[in-house]
Amino acid sequence: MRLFYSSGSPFARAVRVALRETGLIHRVEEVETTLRDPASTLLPHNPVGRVPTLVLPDSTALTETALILPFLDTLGGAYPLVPQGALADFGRVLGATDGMGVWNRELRRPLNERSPTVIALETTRTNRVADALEAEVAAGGWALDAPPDAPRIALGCLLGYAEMRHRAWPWREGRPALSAWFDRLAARSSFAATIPPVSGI
Ligand SMILES: N[C@@H](CCC(=O)N[C@@H](CS)C(=O)NCC(=O)O)C(=O)O
Repeated sequence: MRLFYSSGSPFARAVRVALRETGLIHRVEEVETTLRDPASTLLPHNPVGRVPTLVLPDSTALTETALILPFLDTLGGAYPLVPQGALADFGRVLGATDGMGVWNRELRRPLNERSPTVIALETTRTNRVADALEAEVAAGGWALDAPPDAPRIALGCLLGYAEMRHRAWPWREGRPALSAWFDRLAARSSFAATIPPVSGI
């Protein structure tokens, strides 16, 4: 199997972390690719052109993080990534990551092409989810006493993206529990091996 990824993508990072945590990494070749590029090595496999894309031995190309992580659970990894009880949390984190991605994309546009309305909407959405998570972590939720499941991995990748590629969002301010939670998770070797490069935003 081959996993197409870009080093900056929080979605692709979630799959890369999951592969390392479950021990499935040895069955997958990671292929770094370019995005929004007509010459991208990904396009012959997946016309959607987004990462993560997992190409199976029969050439089937699986795209969408919410589909790839449950698929990994069929491969006999060390533990289930997406047990039934994790679906709600997983969905909330993916929704927040989408919101942060839209916000980030706006900030990459020239000033006169940015939509203040979109930025305001996505800033509010992302903060709303982060505030809910801060309250849950402060109340003892999101325990890290076992290897991380899909929601924990995705949340670590969301916050890791904010740290390195979306510094316009001071996400740690007023969120001491979530900050400490992230620092603990980020120390795992799976996260250390997949840190995204810093961007100017
Ligand atoms: N809903 C998708 C989102 C994936 C996504 O947005 N990936 C971005 C990188 S973070 C991408 O490939 N963008 C390239 C493009 O938009 O053409 C998922 O959960 O996997």
